[in-house]
Amino acid sequence: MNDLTTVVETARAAFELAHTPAELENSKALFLGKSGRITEMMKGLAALSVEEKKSRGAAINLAKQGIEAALTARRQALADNELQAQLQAEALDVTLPGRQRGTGGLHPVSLTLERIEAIFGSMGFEVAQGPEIESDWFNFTALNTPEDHPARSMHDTFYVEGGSEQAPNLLRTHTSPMQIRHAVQHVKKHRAAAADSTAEGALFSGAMPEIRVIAPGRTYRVDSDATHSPMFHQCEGLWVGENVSFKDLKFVFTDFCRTFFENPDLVLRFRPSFFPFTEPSAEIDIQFPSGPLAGRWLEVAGSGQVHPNVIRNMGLDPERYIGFAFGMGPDRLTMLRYGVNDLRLFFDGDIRFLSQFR
Ligand code: 2NM
Repeated sequence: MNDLTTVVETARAAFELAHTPAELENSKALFLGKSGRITEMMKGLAALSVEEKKSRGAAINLAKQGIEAALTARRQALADNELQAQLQAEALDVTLPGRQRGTGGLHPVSLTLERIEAIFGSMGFEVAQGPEIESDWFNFTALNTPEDHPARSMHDTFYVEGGSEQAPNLLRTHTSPMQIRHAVQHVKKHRAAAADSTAEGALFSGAMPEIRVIAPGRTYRVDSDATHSPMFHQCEGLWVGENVSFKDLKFVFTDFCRTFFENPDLVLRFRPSFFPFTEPSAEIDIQFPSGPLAGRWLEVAGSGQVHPNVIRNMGLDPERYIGFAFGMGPDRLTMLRYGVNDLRLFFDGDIRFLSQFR
């Protein structure tokens, strides 16, 4: 083996030891650089005769070509390795199952509220929504609640800051205050349209379209156990006109219950009761003819003919206007519809429970 063959083999071995492009370029300089082995050999030609120069020069050139070929091969090998490593790092197993993205859904009580709104909507009821922080006037006084009524006590009602001692603010205990607000607006609007000339503040006894409205939403009472939550939902309904009677209440509410529970054979019972804002008043019970709850009377709502004092507080003359109202609990309706036995499940936020209603 002559010195040229040795230098080519040495270069090839050095290139093999380079594991990055930078290392390879450093190795290259040792053989092909300005003071590399091949360059040094070329310089050595100067001392030779013309004949020797020719053959030695050609041999050195061959060696140089051999080194360049080894360099090129090694460059390519390193580039291939790098590509392989990158492909491996970024490899995708296209046979893996996709990541599942869970489908969201409405809360069961929201589903009930949507149902209630749709059913009453089909009977011509508007939906009114309003403040959860109410004044004592709209929540109690306008609804004919006596000053000494127990519902006004701090044991039953959450009082909040704002308002005055005579007119404190509170978290509404029902949604009927919204119905008063809605009725007052309705009367104001149609009184203006009727160019009513009676004195400001006088009760309206002119003609106007009927008030037909439901008020769904959150309500609050100081109460907490398996069947009571300090925050619960209510939906109250109101229908006021010139000829609205108790038989309309019975028809509307019976139709609502049968549609809501998808059972045309559902039986209803109107049981005499008392509320400050209605007279006469009735508790409404339902009975399923079959199924797990069959034969039991289940209370679902309170109702009655709107008290003349409440009609007055809406700005209407009770000699002309009359109507009925009812109030029900969407939380309880949801429990009955789906067979849920603990109200607290609705407010715990446990996805295992909630996802069953998607
Ligand atoms: C109930 C029971 C009976 C009711 C009364 C009114 C209003 F605004 F007309 F005065 N709204 N809701 C009412 C009547 C509510 O809940 C058990």
